[in-house]
Amino acid sequence: MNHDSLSPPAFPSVVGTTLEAHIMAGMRGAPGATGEFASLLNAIGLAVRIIHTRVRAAGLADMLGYTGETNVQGERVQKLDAFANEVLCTVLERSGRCAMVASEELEQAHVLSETGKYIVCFDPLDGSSNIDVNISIGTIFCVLRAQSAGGRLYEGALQPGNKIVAAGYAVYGSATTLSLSTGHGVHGFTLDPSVGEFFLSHSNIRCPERGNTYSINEGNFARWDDRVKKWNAFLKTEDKERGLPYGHRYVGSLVADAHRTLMKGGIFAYPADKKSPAGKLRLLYEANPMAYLFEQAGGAATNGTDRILDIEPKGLHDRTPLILGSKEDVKTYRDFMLG
Ligand code: AHM
Ligand code: MG
Repeated sequence: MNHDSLSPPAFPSVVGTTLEAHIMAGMRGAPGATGEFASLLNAIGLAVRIIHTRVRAAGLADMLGYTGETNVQGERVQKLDAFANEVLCTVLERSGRCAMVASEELEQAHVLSETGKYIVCFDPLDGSSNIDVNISIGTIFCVLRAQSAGGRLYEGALQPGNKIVAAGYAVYGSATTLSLSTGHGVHGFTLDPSVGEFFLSHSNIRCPERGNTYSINEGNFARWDDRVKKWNAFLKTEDKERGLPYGHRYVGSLVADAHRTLMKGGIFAYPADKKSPAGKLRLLYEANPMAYLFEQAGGAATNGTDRILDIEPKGLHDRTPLILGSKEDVKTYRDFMLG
């Protein structure tokens, strides 16, 4: 046996680029950059690392076999949403850069600082029902300006996604990763837990033009309208020449389903249905950040007919149908919707 082939690869050339160094490099030379934006993004990176630590510990408690009966385990998992929300609010407040936060866990937006220039919208712990079965969960966020260059105050967080200046999501999965865009493509970072740093691991992520998987909660089939049913049946047609059928993948955590779709291509869809006539996913802190990232990676995002990023929000917790993925796959979906 040739033992050389089993040798571990040489240690990767230096320990790469940290998230902080990447953010700082993006700021260098930017006109009017004061470092406030960089410091806000670094604060989000810190919050994600703190949430990661608690998520890992909650999983460990499960494995040690605590029963749900004492309610301690159950309460802990449920408290993880509140914990993640608290961490983000506290870290953002201490950063002094954040004027306001809007969160899935807060009924109203909270003002954090009179002088902060940015608004952060987030889902602190997406897919939290998956925590006690050790399936990937995550944190989703986007950053908006609190005021225009002329000093005019925007109306808080109720801005369309086309005003986003940065967005990202963390996945607490087999590794903890952070996918981030500040308007110059999407870059992926992986947390090295031994040093507590995110390192650049996936530079300039591109979503393939077309994929071969679809991701949808097919248990909702009976509640879909006929156009969605027809599109769904089309993807399952046996037609080798057209690259069909597609494989089906569905985790039930948006971060996990979207991340796989971003990296490998294909389509994720949570359409409106009879149970959720406006769609299930939330516009401001689930759909918009994901739509921004997909567009930045060359993919697309629609509510079926319109671009997600052009939807004018009316309320903080508005819902929307969300279809995102490879450009060609999203176009096919839209073609079915428009008939
Ligand atoms: P939440 O944990 O923030 O409430 O997230 C909602 C989740 C998404 O992560 C996921 O895409 C969707 O709900 C799954 O819904 P369903 O169980 O109806 O398939
Ligand atoms: Mg969510």
